This record gives sequence, C-alpha cells and structure tokens, in this order.
Amino acid sequence: MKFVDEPLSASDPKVAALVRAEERRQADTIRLIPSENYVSRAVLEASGSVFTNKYSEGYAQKRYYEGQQNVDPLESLAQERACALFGAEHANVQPYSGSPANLAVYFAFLQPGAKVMGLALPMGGHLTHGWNVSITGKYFQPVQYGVRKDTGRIDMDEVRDLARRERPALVWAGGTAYSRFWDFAAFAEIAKEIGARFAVDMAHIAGLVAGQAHPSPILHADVVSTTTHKTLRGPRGGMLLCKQPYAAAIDKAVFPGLQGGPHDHNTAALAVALNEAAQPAFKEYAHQVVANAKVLAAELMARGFHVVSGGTDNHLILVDLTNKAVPGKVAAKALDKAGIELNYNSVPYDTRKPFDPSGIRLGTPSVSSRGMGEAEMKQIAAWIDRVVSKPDDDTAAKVLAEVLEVTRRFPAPGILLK
Ligand code: DSN
Repeated sequence: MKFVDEPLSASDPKVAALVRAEERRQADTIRLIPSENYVSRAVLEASGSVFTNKYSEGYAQKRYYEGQQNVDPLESLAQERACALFGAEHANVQPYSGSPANLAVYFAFLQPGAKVMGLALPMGGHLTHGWNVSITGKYFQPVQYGVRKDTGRIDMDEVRDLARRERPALVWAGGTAYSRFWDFAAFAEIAKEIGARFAVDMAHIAGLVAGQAHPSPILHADVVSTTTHKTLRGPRGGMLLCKQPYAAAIDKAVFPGLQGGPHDHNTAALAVALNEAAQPAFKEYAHQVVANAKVLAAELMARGFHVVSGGTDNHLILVDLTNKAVPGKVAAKALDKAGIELNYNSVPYDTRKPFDPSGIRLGTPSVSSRGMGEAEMKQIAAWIDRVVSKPDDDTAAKVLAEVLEVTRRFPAPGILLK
C-alpha cells in the first residue's frame, strides 16, 4: 500500500511533471481567455480536499448515503453564501458545470420539442441556448436572435418582434462573446408578455455581478445559471439561482433528473470562492477587470483593430481581424508563441468557418487577478499589434522575452513555483 502516502512527485512523476509545467506556463503567460482565471490557494486547497472521496446524492438532510455530517453543513454554507452574495432566494450548488446547469433549466420548465429562444452561437451566444449541434437545439425547437450588423449589439425591438412572432416557452439572455450590457429588464418584460420563462446565463459576468461592476439579472429572471470558474474566480463548476417558487423544480431537475452525486470537493471550493467574492477587495477586483478591458479595447482600436460593437462594458473584447488580413487562428497561434494566450473566435456575420474564423476573443479576468492595470493593458495592446502585424517566429520570440519580464513582476495568484 505504498502508493497511499506517496506525494504525487514520487507516485506518478509523469503527471507531477505536467502539473509543474502547467504551473510554470500559467505563471509565465499573459492569459487573456475571458472565461479563465486564477483561483486562490485556499480555493485550490479546498478543491483538492478529502471531500473528493465522498458520495452524497440528494440534498442536505435528505441524502441516500450515510456519513453526511460534514457535507450537509458544507453544502448549506455554500448555498447561504451564494444567496447572500447575489441576493437570490434559492441556490442549487450541485451542477457539474454550466452546460448541465442549463440543461437542468430545460428539464425543470419544458417538454421536449418546446420552443426556446437564445442568442445564436455565431453572434456571441452559447451552444446550450438552442444552437443546432447541441442537445438543446436537437430536442427543442430553437429560435435564435442575433446582433445588429451595424452596431454589433442586440436590438431589443428585434428580440421583441421575434418573441411575439415565435412565442417561445423559454427565453435566454447571456452569452460567451458579447461585450455589452444586457437589458435584463426588457428581456423580462418580453418573456412576461408572451408567457415564457426567462433564464439568464451569467457565466461570463458572474464575478462582475457579484462585485457590482455589472447590472444584476437576479430580480428580473426566473432562474439564473452560471459557471463558477470564470470572473467569479472559483473552482470549475456550475450553480443555479432562482426564485423560491421554482426551487423544487430546479432541485428535482438537477438531482435526480440529470446528475448523480454532487462533487463535494467542488462545493467546498465554491464556498471558499463565494466568501472571497463577498469581500471589499473583490469589488475592487471586479471594477478593475472592467476598467482594464476598456483600456485594452481603446488601445487596440487606436491601433486600427476593429473591436466588435466599438468597445466593451464588461471583461471581454471581440476583435474582427478582417481588416488586418490575418485569420483569427493564425493570430492566436502566433500570440501563443509570444506568451499571450487568447482564443480565435467567430465574429457576427463571419464569412469564415468556425474552426478558422475571422476574429479573436480576449478578456481581462486573469491579468487583473495578477494586479495588472492600465499601463500593462497598453503594453499588451502594443504586443498584440506587433505580433498580428508580423505573425512570424522571430517577432513572437522578441515579444516573449518582454512578456516574461512583465509576468515575473506580477506573480500568478495561487501558484507557488518550485
Ligand atoms: N467555454 C466557455 C467560454 O470559453 O466562454 C463557454 O462555455
């Protein structure tokens, strides 16, 4: 039974080496993928705790396994912290991630074949809001709204007209590549008028909502889904917040409807992250994320980059590189070599294919967690410009040397390099 007490480095040097290498990569890189972040050491410690050993199907005081003396208070604590942080009436902290959380919304409220309305994936929406390759677009009837070609923004008159014409049973707001405020009140009014349920997927902006740097959907939506690992800076996972009358249906949809045992180690880490997000420092962080994104967007535009919608209200920037004559994938791969990590992304009305699109998507949650500010955003925009203007190995190597000098001045949270 030697393996039981051996540290990872002794029991599995191959995996240990990959963990060390990933720590080094995350520390040395300017990470701009807007859905990623750095968790604290406390969140990492909780997610690597013995709660990973436990099964606890059910909910507090109503479990199907014994030994819940610590899981029950843990899950209740996470629920209380979630409700307090977001001003919600009920929280379910068991969804494994965002897609299962969203699927639970369908299961709670709809019959197969029902009409659902959401922002189309190529316009900045999410797969699970009814896109055709997703189960939500195959088992339900999708109605998709977009953004205006001239403004890059959602037009609420178009959304209203489409909703009145199609009368979906569920309306989604929320997306993965939309950089503007959502008019949650207008969506709620439209859903009410047609007798639809209104769901908000706030995965990308949850941390901004928690830190009051973005309007909250809680009072407007029947149910709010979120992941917990993006701007919220928690472990990988999902969460549903809803009004009390929907609590039983949502809980039943998550378990036993969709999932088995919750991942209690993630619940522990989520409880820690929710407590961190309730601190005054997190409010400062959320505002810095937005301030940094605005500076980065403005600096890119000053260098001739076409930022979709002409800027950002949140943590995210979508850039159409068509005028630079460099495809998104070429730019993203050259930037990765230069130590600047982002993702290639479709832009609204893209004429290129999703696997080789015209744009890049970037954001400021991770660099803001490192304490970077305006000066660094200006520097990052200049680096992006240099690499996109000349996406070759020589330019990437020169920029990488400068990137390393800056990343070493801003240690990555949660990572103790050995
Ligand atoms: N993969 C997430 C993102 O990057 O936005 C969405 O599910």
